[in-house]
Amino acid sequence: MTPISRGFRGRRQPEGAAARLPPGQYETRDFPVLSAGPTPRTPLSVWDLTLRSPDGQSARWTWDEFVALPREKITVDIHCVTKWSKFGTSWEGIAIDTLISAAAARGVKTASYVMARSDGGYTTNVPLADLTNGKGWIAFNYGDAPLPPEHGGPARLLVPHLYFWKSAKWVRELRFMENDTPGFWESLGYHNYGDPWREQRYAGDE
Ligand SMILES: Nc1nc2c(c(=O)[nH]1)N[C@H]1C(S)=C(S)[C@@H](COP(=O)(O)O)O[C@H]1N2
Ligand SMILES: [Mo]
Repeated sequence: MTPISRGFRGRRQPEGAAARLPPGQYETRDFPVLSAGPTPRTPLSVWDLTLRSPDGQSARWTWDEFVALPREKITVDIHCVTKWSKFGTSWEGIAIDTLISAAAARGVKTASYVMARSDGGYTTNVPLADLTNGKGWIAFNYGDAPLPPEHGGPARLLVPHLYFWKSAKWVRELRFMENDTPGFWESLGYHNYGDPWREQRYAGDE
């Protein structure tokens, strides 16, 4: 046996990248913009975020209140259903766990499903369990800079373990629902859940 050389490790690297890539995806180094409509530009002075119970009870944060909540740094791989994946994206945002705790203190009750609603009317549905226990955030910084409008600024949902269409840009509301209801892409033939590792791209996949 020869000792592992630098050269050997160098040749191993593509395999490492392949292991990080869900089936059918390729790695990209740029950050493509995918938006179903025009980029909304809501001034921070009127921006707010609402969490809403099935019974209509709600908690609302202005921009200043929102960014004063305890924040987290997140570095994750992201996977778009159009087959690009981007490794090691770095964000800063508020965990959905943090928002839910703060909303609970104001009488907001969660439910098994969540509809995210954005400026411009985009919606996407996600099970509550996929947003809690450190699995979902509302991100407002990308790298060390404010999230650019085309990528969902001032703030977007970040649910990196599901296809990136679940990460609603320009998010303004999370509505808790007892019954699952399809969002925008989910009602147009995309998979209801969207796990990239199970390649759940379209309704009927698995
Ligand atoms: N509000 C809104 N959010 C959205 C979309 C959109 O069209 N509108 N597109 C989704 C899709 S399909 C993808 S792949 C990602 C793209 O995010 P990006 O433009 O920052 O790469 O946003 C998701 N969130
Ligand atoms: Mo996408």
